[in-house]
Amino acid sequence: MAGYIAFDSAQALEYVKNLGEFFAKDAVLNCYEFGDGNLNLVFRVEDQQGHSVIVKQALPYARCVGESWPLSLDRARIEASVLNRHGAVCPNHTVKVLHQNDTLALTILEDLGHLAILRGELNSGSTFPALGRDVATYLASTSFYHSDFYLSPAEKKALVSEFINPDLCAITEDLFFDDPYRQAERNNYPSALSSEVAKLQQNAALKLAVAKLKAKFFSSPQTLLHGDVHSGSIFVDANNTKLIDPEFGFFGPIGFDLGSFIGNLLLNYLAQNGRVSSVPKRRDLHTYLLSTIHQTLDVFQARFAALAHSHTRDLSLQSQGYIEYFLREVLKDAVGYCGTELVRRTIGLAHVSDIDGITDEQKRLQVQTQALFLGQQLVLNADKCESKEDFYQLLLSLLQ
Ligand code: SR1
Ligand code: MG
Repeated sequence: MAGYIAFDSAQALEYVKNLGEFFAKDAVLNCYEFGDGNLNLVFRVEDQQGHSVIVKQALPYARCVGESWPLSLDRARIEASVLNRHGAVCPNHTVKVLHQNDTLALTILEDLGHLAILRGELNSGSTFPALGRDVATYLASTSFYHSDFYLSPAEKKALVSEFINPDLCAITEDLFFDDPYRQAERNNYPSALSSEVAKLQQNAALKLAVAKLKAKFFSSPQTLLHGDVHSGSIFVDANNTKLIDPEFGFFGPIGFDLGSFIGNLLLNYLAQNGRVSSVPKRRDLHTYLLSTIHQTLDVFQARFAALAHSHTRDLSLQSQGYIEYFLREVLKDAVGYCGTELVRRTIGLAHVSDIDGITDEQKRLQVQTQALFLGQQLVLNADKCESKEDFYQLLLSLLQ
């Protein structure tokens, strides 16, 4: 930690000013901290003409818990490096890095304040017709260009070691695959859910399926993942979709990001049952969310397959049928990881405002029960999803 200090607003402002890169020399600057995420400090530095940049700084611990949960500062380097690599292959949907200081665990980013965080928008009933297409484009491009299809074995191995991210992976390993399936202090659910949680924790078939997903998360370095594709990591407006915050990035299974994203759409789908009382409005939102899931899988599979058919360098992976086999396995993984996202967001440490923001306690409980049921069924049936159509059939049968 030599050379590291955690900034306050005045220090962040001074740092940006001294760089002399982003504002006129005589600009009058203002800076404030507004981070509301689980881990970091986030400052906005702005001049009086409306120009601004974001300064993001990692703390040596998880902000939402405090110093009792130490975390490596190296996550700031990883986040900036993932953004640079993902931005190189998918600039339209990746927030831009403007400056990086690994000693201070600090990154300066373009300010996306003209856009809005997807989660809040979905919660208030807004829809974004290109969301599925854009996120799928990001996931297909970033995952293909960092996979064995495209990188040479030597390049890939060097990159895997550059993105070893043990602290942040441990958070996912614990919060997705361990805590919800045993009695853990960090779990968080209402006592009215206790009997459902007890059944879940005694379900041997479910725990075996989760163990397989965890093992794949441990040891399938298929690509450089974002690592935390939830609705709070996506900025949107009618014409833009930008991914932020890949500090959980590492080389892992391609289905993990895809499943996390679809899981967040499904959490919102279920939450609308407790948020919107108008039946036609709720039906419209449900239709939109399901069509976004379809769009995501359609575009992801089509784009990944197109890239793989035209740009695969490895001879053996060019063998007839391999790309289609690979994408079937990715789909099964995605369905499984999607299920674990639903379960952990319902009874684990980190919830979503989609559900927690439902004011009526009975309605909230009903949605939590639905999320827990859907999540478990997806984990249990993921292996049966040989095609998108199998997945949609399964989903429709579970959402009745
Ligand atoms: C202690 S971190 C909790 C959650 O927030 C992050 O955004 C990840 O989703 C993580 O699981
Ligand atoms: Mg985050």
